[in-house]
Amino acid sequence: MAESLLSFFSLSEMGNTLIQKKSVLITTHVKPDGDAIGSTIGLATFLRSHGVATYIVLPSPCPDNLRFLDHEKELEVFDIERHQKLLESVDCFVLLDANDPKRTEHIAPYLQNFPRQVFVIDHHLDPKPFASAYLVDTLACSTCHLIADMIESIGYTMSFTTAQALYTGILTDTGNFRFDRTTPAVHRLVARLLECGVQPLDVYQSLFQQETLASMKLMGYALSHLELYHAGRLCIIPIRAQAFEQTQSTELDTEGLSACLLDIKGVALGVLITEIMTPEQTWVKLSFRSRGNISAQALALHFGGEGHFNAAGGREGNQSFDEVLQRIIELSGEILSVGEGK
Ligand SMILES: [Mn+2]
Repeated sequence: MAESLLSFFSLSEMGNTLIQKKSVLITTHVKPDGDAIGSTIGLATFLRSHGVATYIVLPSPCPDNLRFLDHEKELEVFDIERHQKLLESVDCFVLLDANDPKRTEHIAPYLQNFPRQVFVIDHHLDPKPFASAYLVDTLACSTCHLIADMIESIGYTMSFTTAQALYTGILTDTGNFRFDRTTPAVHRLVARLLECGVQPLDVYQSLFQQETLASMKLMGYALSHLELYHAGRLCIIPIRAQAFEQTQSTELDTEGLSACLLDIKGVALGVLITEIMTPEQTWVKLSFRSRGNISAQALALHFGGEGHFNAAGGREGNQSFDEVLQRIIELSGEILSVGEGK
């Protein structure tokens, strides 16, 4: 079905439709991020405060650092045994921050076969044809921004809980107000959310100041082993398997490390190389970042990788850590020679 055949709602059509329902079930994508959790809690608390019985089911657990948004302790991972009755009784099913049922994994068949109305509110490209109606704006910075606009379009104000959830999704999906879609309208909306009582410092501390001692020690290891090549334009952070033992950390603690690959002045391409050793196998996990017209993706392709032009990942199971390191240094020369990286 072509996109033009989908039924698109305006902000106020979606807002008026949802607020007139008796009951609404909300879900979002697997591995929910700040926008996914923020939008589900933002919409649920708004609708509930206006008399709509609202429920949330997630395809996978809420990350610990987003649980502060769940004031009513209502986030539950979907389980058909537990939620069958709910599925049979609610008036409609709403998917947020995703436009393809596949992104909800084990919830997908229930979304696709739901016998009453299904709605999508989202800001990603290329919505899949399965829902009754869509509220989509691919230029919106976040799903949370769309939900705030929807609430305001029908003349309602927001409670602190709703505003805090929506603020968090906007903050995380704009990369702390720095990505392309951080428009004047985003900042004007954020001003109104602060007027609802949102405290930026509280949100920041709850979201970001949640590191463990082990992850900070691993960060220390990473920074002290970082090296520059190609006249300071390539930055490599090598994490050898023994680093995990030394710092009592695990592979999960490498999550935030790629964020500092481009922090040194003049660096245009950065690679985090992590050696993963399990009893069964040893392999090398790769994370690539680049600036401007230098392609991180082009480098990732040499390692079975995928991703975006400036951020990609890959893995190598056949070569040793040192062989991969050498190969990256060699391949980077050419990639750096074709772009400015500004
Ligand atoms: Mn989003």
